[in-house]
Amino acid sequence: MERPFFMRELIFATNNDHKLLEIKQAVDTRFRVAGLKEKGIREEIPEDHFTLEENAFQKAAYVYEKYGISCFSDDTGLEIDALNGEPGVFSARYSRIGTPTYPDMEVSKGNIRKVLEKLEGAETRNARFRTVIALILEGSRHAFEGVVEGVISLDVRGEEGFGYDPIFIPEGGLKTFAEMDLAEKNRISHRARAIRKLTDFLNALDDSSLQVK
Ligand code: ITT
Repeated sequence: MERPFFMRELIFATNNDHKLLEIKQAVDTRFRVAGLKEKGIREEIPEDHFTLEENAFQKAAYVYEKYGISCFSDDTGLEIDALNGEPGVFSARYSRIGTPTYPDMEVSKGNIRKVLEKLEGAETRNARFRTVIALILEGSRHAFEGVVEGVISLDVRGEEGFGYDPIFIPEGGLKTFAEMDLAEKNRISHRARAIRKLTDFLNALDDSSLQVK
């Protein structure tokens, strides 16, 4: 049955424009995703927990409690086996943790340099991206996870995407995420897998319980 318009707008609690673009392309046409800036919410949202799920809920809860809008958020980490799962939940500021490694470099580039240096001589370069999407729907909490396995490349390749995309080769191929256009990344990515679970969940709700406003 056709759903009323109000349920189709989802607020995505993020300040990351790349994520927003990916998610807008990944959700089906029944949903309209609006980022925080589009809603006039401009502050940095804290994320200071030690798991992706806790951080994701922290971001979504911040928006829900302060603005009273049902929303979802995404926390993502790159987990590298040879580094015991690092950078993981610290992916955003990996090169700034401890003794800052590349303080003069743009943070994403510094993060990539740090990973490549730490992996020199490593026996395995296996890694995965993990995304947890936290949804707060009128106060009730739901989590959706998406994972993509892959390996860390030997060098930086490609111009697309963001973050660690130039050094992550998803399994089954040879290209890094940064050598793919958005549609190709979205066919297999961690984030796209999590968003599919989110939209399946929302689609399965009864019309009587539709609560995304
Ligand atoms: P918000 O919290 O505002 O959503 P953020 O950039 O802080 O944005 P995260 O904490 O989830 O987001 O992301 C951690 C970092 O992991 C991010 O800054 C990127 O460097 C990296 N990352 C996340 N998703 C990625 C992806 O799809 N491809 C490559 N790197 C990614």
